[in-house]
Amino acid sequence: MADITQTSKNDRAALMEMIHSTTKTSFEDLLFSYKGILYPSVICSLETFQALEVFEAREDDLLVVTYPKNGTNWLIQILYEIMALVHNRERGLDATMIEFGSPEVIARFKDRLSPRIFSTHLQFKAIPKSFFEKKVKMLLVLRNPKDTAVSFYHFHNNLPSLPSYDCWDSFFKDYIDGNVCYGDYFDFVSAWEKQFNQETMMAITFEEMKLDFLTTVRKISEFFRLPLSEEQIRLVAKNTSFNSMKEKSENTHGKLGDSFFRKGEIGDWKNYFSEDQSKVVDAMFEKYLAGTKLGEMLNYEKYCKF
Ligand code: PPS
Repeated sequence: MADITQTSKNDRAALMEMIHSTTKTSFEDLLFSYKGILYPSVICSLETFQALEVFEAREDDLLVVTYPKNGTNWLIQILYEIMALVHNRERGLDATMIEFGSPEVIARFKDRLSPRIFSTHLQFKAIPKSFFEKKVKMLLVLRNPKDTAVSFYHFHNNLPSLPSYDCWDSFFKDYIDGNVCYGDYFDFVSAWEKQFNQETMMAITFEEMKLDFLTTVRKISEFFRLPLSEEQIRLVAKNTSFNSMKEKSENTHGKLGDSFFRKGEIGDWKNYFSEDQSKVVDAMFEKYLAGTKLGEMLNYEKYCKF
């Protein structure tokens, strides 16, 4: 019988190796479009999306949903730490993004022990139906759209599996046009806003995690009904601090560690955005998110104004 532990770890390592060893460079070779949204072709495929359509969720699955660069890896590590404490589970087994890898990787999801941790950057309409049918708990992690853009820009230039940009301005244009992997940031958040279901979903922000980490970890453990003592909450926070995760990144992300853990700060956008670019994003926020629940959570005035 296959060793589940090794299989899951091998899937993760294989994914990192696939990303690292990419030799393609052009936009057309590195991205493909599926149902109107761009995806990274080195790690996503049409076959995988087809396999996801018949994927069967379990009621006790945990799903972390994020637009790219909004804190996925941070959240996953928090869940690994919580699972280690509550279920004595080895860290690092679950949680490859559901849309990454081959259909065989998806087929192996059924071998995983419950509760399974999953994550995804998929837009609302692309989430496999089974997650909703089984009323799976979903944790949505948001980050302000300006820091998201800067983080995404660096990721493009540091990750061999994404097209590089010769300057910030050209990336900014694609970001604003939604011409980036997983589509437009504002479409992503707006769709979750419209479909938000308080019973099964909770939203948190990257910024609140930065400002009051202990409270956020407590909220996450309560939401997923994975109870922790105060001492355990402090331990989770210590093990998932930016410095701790960056130090361990060679183990968790191989040679790509530095690309996943860059700065981890709020406000880096001020080093990149021109006043005009800032106004473009302000207008988009006003149009799509101002006055909405998720929009309010982003605390736009505080984090996105010069
Ligand atoms: S990805 O590639 O889309 O899955 O990226 P994702 O993990 O969602 O987001 C990457 C950004 O999150 C920062 N990060 C952290 N910040 C603070 N504390 C911790 N522990 C942490 N872990 C990851 C990471 O540095 C990326 O942000 P930038 O601004 O680029 O540094």
